[in-house]
Amino acid sequence: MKFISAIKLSFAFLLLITTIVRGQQNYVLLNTNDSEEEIIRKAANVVPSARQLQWQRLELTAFFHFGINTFTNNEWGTGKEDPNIFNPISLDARQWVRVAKEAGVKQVILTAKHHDGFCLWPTKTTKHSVENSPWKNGKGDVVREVANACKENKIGFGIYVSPWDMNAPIYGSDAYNDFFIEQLTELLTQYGSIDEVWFDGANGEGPKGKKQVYDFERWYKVIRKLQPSAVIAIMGPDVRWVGTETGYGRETEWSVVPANNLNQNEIAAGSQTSIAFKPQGDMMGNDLGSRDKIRSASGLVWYPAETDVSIRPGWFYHEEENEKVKSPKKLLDIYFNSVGRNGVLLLNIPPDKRGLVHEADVKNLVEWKKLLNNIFQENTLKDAIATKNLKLLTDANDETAISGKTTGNVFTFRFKEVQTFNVLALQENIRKGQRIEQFVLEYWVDGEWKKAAEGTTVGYKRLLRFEDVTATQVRLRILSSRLEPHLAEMGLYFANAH
Ligand code: FUL
Repeated sequence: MKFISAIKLSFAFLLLITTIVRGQQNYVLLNTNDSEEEIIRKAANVVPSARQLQWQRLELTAFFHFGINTFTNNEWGTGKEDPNIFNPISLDARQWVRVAKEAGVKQVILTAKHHDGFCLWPTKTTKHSVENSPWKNGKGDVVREVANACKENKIGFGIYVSPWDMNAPIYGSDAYNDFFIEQLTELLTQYGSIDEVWFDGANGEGPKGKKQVYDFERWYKVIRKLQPSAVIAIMGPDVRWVGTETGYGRETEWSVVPANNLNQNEIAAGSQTSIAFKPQGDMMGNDLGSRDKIRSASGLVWYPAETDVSIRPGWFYHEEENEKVKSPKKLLDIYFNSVGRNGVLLLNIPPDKRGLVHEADVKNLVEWKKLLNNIFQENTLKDAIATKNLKLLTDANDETAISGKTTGNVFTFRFKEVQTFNVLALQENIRKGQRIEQFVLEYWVDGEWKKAAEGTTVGYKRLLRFEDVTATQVRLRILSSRLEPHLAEMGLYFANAH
């Protein structure tokens, strides 16, 4: 026994040492006397934690806003609603998940509890839940139905649990933190694996309202213990809100950003799991992680952007918005500006009063998916004459990459026949960090190289649309990067109408 534990211990120690030696973890502290070069080296070596990497690779996720507001036609409830009004007689969570999955969604998040405090699962913590509704004679459990549908369809499942609770009488006292822990514990232990926990920051209590100090640290600890692979989003340490609800991320989107509350006492060196607090600093500005920003930081952290937007004007279903479901073309534009800007898209699809995703939403999601499939079905670069090395860029595998030089990286492709394209897709191997700062795509015409498109950051994924280009040769030049870039994927595509 002793021998085995000794082996285990030395293995863990070795792993720790390797990570430290490689200098790669999802945060780093900066010293006041660090040179510019040292800061860049440190920034280039901040990498996602395992749970962050898994989450980033989902690309497309969905929200299901559903609850008492679905029946009152409100966006925010009051907490005084009668559970009797909750009766989605045709509720079919499998339909929700199927619709989402067919649109390409890899993970869904259900509003288990919104600000009104109504719980979509039978809970020991309050009577304000499905248990006291007529739906399935109080025997129903929306959380279970959605969780099961996700398991059946092999997609991820997450929960939105609103910290702000307008119904709980103890909201505004210490006891609320215990109550919240109980709710979390129920949700994290009764429904199998939970992949994302979403804490919203909204609070409409106003200056005269109740004041609650949330014991986030305790909540995070419970989540890490019960569901260690779940990312904690927004009011949490793993995933950052992109800063708008439009569906459009930043053109320059760094996943490595300054965090001013990192300090040696709070984090055990070498351990990624110990980052259990929300990084603090400017997470809303236009430029979060440029050289200018990181220069004056006290620490840097991998804190990637999630871009949430609703398919309708509201987050909850409203019949009068059936005509206002975002068009397939608009959804495509959102895709290019969220997933294509180094973010994960969190698209809200709110089920209606029947408990079904409405036909109008289904129709547009299906059409959107067709548009996406049409564009991305074939990477034009796959047929190019390329060296074995370059082929790594078109193998649809983001784990294989070309490790470039610190400067002067040029990747040239020659086509067998002339090709027309207007979309560029790039991916970095973020397991090595986010490094590219500036790039340009050029094509060969009339004996010279001309610019087709240019951009700044790449990160996990960058998509750019540009005027149609017809050429026999293209090249990507990386004009600036933090140390050597690790380019994982490169694609050229043709989009019919944009
Ligand atoms: C906001 C909430 O107040 C909205 O109702 C919605 O849940 C959105 C995703 O987050 O802050």
